[in-house]
Amino acid sequence: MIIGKDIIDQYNKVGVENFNSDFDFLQNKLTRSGANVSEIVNKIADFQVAIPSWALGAGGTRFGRFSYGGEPAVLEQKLDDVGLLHALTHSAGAVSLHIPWDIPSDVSALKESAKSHGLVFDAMNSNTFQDQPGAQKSYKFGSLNSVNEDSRAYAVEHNKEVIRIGKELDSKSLTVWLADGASFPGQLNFQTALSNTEKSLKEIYADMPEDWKLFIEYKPYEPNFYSTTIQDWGTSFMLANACGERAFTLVDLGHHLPNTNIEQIVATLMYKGKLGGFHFNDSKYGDDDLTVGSIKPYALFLIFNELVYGIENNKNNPYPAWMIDASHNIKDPLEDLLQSLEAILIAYAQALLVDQKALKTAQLNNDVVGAQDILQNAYRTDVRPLLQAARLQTGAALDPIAAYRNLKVRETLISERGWAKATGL
Ligand code: PSV
Ligand code: MN
Repeated sequence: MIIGKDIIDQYNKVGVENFNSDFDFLQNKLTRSGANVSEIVNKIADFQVAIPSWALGAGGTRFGRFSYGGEPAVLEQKLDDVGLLHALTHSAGAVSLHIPWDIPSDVSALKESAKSHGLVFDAMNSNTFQDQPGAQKSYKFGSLNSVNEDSRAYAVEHNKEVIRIGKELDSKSLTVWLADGASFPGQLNFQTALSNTEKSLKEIYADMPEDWKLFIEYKPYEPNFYSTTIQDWGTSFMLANACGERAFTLVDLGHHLPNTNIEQIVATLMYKGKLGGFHFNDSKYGDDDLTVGSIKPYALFLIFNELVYGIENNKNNPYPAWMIDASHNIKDPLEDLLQSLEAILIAYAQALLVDQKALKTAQLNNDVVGAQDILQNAYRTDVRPLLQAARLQTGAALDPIAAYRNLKVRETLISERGWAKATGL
């Protein structure tokens, strides 16, 4: 299924009158307070978030999985799904592939298809947390950290293979997330595990083309429940520094212990020019992979406030790579991703409204009440008309979920593809 611009334009006619009055109201209000509304709308329109190939089907838990009809069965269909999201929002202009699930059989056809959807290939992801059928070495007791030299070499070689595939697709980065760790005290020598990981990452880093970046993800626990070798941002930061200037830390919102101050981590990494990538999701307890903004929208706003500050002030930090890393167990995956995209852009737009000059003055005067008010004024603004303005400007749908339902996208996908199960997590 392809959603053409003419269909969206047609659909937008229904809501444009309401939009105009909502937008005028907000524009007047924001202009009065000194905001540059058209600049903000342009920034929202430019913001692109990568969609991971493994999040387009129904997710599951270890207790089961409830299939959602019309899931993409092959890589080409995954790209088509991201294409649908991008047509509806104009903010999902990239796809992130996971090898070995997404090995292309016809590279040039795949690139052609990406181009036709207006997509680029974002970070490539390696997988050394599972043994694949026919695997010659096992990752059961670790991969890049393994005490077994053969397993380590096998995992390094896999990452090199991912780089090779990524090069063909014009991707420019590799994300490494390791499940490596220990389930029980005494199982691993922490220092040996860390030093093996460092050596392996350096080998992978050395294999990357000059214009590639390496993103090192961290996570405190799961699937190992006693220790994870790259457990936190500090460990990732240390390893990134050891690898070199094109290695960076990747922050996944779900990869923190409860109540961790993630916005402060963002600020610290950007100050040092080492925040490379970002995985959005939300959580109540652990790595719950819930829809972005569904549980802690204020925390998301505070994180975006630091991101916006860092993008503006830390020119030593490269522009971060954005991706949604969520799982959809009971919702239609595409609707869930549309909700996540909306939540990301809302938090971004609110952060763009923060009066940075006034905030600085309040901080210098130790005006705690004033500083809080400045942040909360921005957070409490209903910025949705700004998102709609950006979408109208780029030819996307005024209300993507309503359009998705109206155009009967899921029903069409089910009739086209049936009930095959998507590959992925
Ligand atoms: C596992 O927690 C995880 O969600 C990581 O965040 C990776 O980014 C993703 O899986 C895919 O490997
Ligand atoms: Mn992640």
